[in-house]
Amino acid sequence: MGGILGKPESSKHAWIPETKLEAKMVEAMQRRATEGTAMKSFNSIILKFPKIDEGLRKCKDIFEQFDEDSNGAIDQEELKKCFLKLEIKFTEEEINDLFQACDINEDMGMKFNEFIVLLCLVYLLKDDPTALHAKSRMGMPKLEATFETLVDAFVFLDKNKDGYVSRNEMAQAINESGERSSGRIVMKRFEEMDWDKNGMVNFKEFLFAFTNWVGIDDEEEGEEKV
Ligand SMILES: [Ca+2]
Ligand SMILES: [Ca+2]
Ligand SMILES: [Ca+2]
Repeated sequence: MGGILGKPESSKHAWIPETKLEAKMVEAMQRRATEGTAMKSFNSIILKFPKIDEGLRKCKDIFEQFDEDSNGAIDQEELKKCFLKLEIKFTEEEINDLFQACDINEDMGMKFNEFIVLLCLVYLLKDDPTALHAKSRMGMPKLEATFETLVDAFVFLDKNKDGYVSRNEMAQAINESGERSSGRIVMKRFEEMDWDKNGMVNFKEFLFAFTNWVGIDDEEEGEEKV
């Protein structure tokens, strides 16, 4: 499908991943993109928000379970134990790379939203075609379904399948939906997603923005108490 036909002029050079981890992410995303996406429109992504929100909040139990000293963050040691427990077989280097990539406020701990992003990246990276465990990669089928939705949304937005979402691709997705009025809002969303302001959104940036939008990093300030 598509092929050279719709190649936009602005994509004159291939985007070069800045880290080894990012290169792996891009590779995994491109592999996943070959399977296509179930998303039909930008609106179909928006409609999934409540479900994604619900799914990610369930992650809180897992977070608390691995935050052994209950200080509200998962440190490197706790994360290693977490991987061991979940039977995620990553090398020490891979775990450290992930930790660094997701520790956006650089306090050497995974806060809840950082932890969600990290797990979702693990989910993507574990999509190893040579592996046989097709059904569940991490032994958490419900959470993985939520992660899959997020991957699927990204695949939908990444029209040229290069592992990044550009401003043009974002605009294209919105135009398809025919929602002209929401165009400005969505461009604002793009700016919010493009954390490092390099004009491209990688999957990690996309996830952080998402946890933000669904309000996952909000402190709960007793909202569950009536
Ligand atoms: Ca801790
Ligand atoms: Ca792209
Ligand atoms: Ca960026």
